[in-house]
Amino acid sequence: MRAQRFRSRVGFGTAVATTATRTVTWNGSLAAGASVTITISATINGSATPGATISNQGMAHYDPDLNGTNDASALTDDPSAPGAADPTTFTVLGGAKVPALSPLALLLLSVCISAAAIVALRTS
Ligand SMILES: [Ca+2]
Ligand SMILES: [Ca+2]
Repeated sequence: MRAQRFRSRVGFGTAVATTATRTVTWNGSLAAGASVTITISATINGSATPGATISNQGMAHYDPDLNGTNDASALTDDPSAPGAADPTTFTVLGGAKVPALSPLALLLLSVCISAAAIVALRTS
């Protein structure tokens, strides 16, 4: 994935994409009971192999004892998988095939176009 295309849509806190470690971090404060939705837009490299599995998982670090230091963490969960801390995964699909003519068909097409051009020039 190209993390360079990352942009924060959270609206508060600080979001950073680090391509070298393929991570995105967001740091901000939330009131008790509040929630935040973090949206990450990413593009799969064109060289990705069809059938390959891409996996993504987040981790939240938090301060359960409210002493100002994050000393606990929790993994995100894909709700469609049965476990409680599953990464979200998906499979890379194959690219669309672009129809193309064979070399012989291209040769025949160029001959036909040339013949049509000659006929057009002689009749004009
Ligand atoms: Ca703490
Ligand atoms: Ca799950």
